[in-house]
Amino acid sequence: MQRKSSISGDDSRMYLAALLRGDTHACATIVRRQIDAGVGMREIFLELFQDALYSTGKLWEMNRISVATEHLATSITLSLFHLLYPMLFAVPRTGKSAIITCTPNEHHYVGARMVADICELHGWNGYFVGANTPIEDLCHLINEKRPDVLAVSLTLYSNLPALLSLLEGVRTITKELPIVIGGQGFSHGGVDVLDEYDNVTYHGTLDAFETSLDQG
Ligand code: B12
Repeated sequence: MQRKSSISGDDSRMYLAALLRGDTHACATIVRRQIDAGVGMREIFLELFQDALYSTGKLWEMNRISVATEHLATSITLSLFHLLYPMLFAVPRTGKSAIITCTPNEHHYVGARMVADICELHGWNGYFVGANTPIEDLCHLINEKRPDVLAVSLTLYSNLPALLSLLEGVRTITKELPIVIGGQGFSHGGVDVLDEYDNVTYHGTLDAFETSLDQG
């Protein structure tokens, strides 16, 4: 099906307002309306879920909403992911797989979860291990699953030392596994540090990552 590429400003505003007042039902109604109109998963992820969470973050930073409201917004967002799953199960499998993890100490995992679902949308198995997976256990999983890619999410630049420890840990078991890094952690620069590592690529956007999936 040909998918529309964008969501109306009215829907985006209504969605954010519903999210901030904790109205899961209203949020779900808006998401379902997009699905029925043929809007794709990527657009719903980026133009509804991501935009609303970025706005939530700004409001929290300005002290205009409480931590509880921000937590509620996150939990509602995560609960809405399942509405999109029928799109994933319709995709033919490629036989490829990726493990998706957050950097140690990194509690932000919504973006990584999107990356995992985008893998599924491209017919890959996306093994999402979320936040707080110890490096040793991650290495065991890599040995077990033999993925084609390891995708790592970094939101806080202050977690860079933990990211480097992860890279070093993974490189003790495999030199070849392509590792893709993404997330807001490098949005203000600093990505050059990854040049030290072979076969490690930074993708600033989900689009760039998707292109690499189709090429891989
Ligand atoms: C929800 C939230 C939390 C929740 C997270 C819950 C969860 N289950 O994830 C909780 C409450 C835990 C939290 C805690 C903190 N948070 Co917070 N949080 C947020 C918030 C509001 C939303 C995060 C989110 O889900 N965004 C939406 C997703 C979809 O966006 P994304 O992560 O960028 O992912 C996209 C891309 O980056 C990319 N991507 C992501 N990962 C990867 C990986 C690969 C491989 C690829 C290819 C792409 C990719 O794809 C995604 C889709 O486009 C943000 C605001 C914001 N700007 O994001 C603040 C924010 C990130 N948090 C912030 C802060 C400061 C904190 C705390 C330090 C607060 C504190 N004092 O305790 C702690 C740190 C905890 C920790 N150690 O990690 C700041 C960070 C500022 C900075 N520049 O460093 C932000 C920006 C808020 C703000 N405006 O100030 N937070």
